[in-house]
Amino acid sequence: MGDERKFLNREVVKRYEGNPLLTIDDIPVYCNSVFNPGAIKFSDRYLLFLRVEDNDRISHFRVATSKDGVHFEVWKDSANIPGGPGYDLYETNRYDGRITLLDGWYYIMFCSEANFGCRLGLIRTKDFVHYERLPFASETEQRNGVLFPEKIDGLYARLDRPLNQYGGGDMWISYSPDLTFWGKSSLIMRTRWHCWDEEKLGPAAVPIKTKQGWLCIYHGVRLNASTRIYKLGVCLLDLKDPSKVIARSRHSILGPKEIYERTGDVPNAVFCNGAIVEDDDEVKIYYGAADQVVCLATTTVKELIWACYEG
Ligand code: BMA
Repeated sequence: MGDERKFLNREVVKRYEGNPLLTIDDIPVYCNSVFNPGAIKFSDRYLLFLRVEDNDRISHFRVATSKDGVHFEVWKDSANIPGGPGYDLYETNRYDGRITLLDGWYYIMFCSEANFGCRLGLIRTKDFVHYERLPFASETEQRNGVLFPEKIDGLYARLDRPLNQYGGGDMWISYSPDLTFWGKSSLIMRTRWHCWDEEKLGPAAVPIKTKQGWLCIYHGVRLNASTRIYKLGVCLLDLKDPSKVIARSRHSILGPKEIYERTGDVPNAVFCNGAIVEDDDEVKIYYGAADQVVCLATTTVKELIWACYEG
């Protein structure tokens, strides 16, 4: 305490003044909520891979596209994700898809949940109309799988957040030669006592490659007397060995403040599955607010790297 305390002297991200970008009124079916989209540039469009929660509390995926990144058109049909033997037993509820462009395919890692736990599901597509199934990437009690956009030392790599037996969660990394067999797993970032990421943390958007390292937007959770508070922070991982954390923001960069982040099915939740980098600098962070609506906040790669060291 005292002299060594650091304070952020400015806001790291700016909320889009037209937030929320999408609500249930934009969804062509009657539903409960729309939130936590994966995000990527797809040909000349911004594409969101939306989590739409139906009124029976099961989520499905739906695509929305936009020319300008703020006005989105939600596609009429839901994303048709193949199931079948070997999948259906484990997958009643699909949510939180994160999109990674790799070797010409859009890979989507997502939460695949059934009544005995959550696994990492994996699909790929070239057009967001036809999807191909790949084997599950984990056993149960795994969430927030995020595939790196390139191989590291010849192996596919992913970040994730296993749930530990004490109810907390930290960030881990695993590798695979073929996207089927995963291993070489290690813990890379732990929760911090009495901090905004005290209870759980895990990857949010797909890591952004910069000269300084892999820039990762991550989520952190704090439990207090009446609620959980979900916020976002940033860290930098070593380019050659992303199991090494080079820097990490002390402060969160985006947390619940506006009424649409404070009010909804899960109040006080800001949760991100996708960010889009423009011209190597501007970053559009798409996020779910209060597990209810889809929002946008913008910043730059430079600001996020600054926050890793300054905050
Ligand atoms: C996390 C995930 C997110 C959700 C958040 C807040 O564990 O399930 O999908 O937005 O909780 O409810």
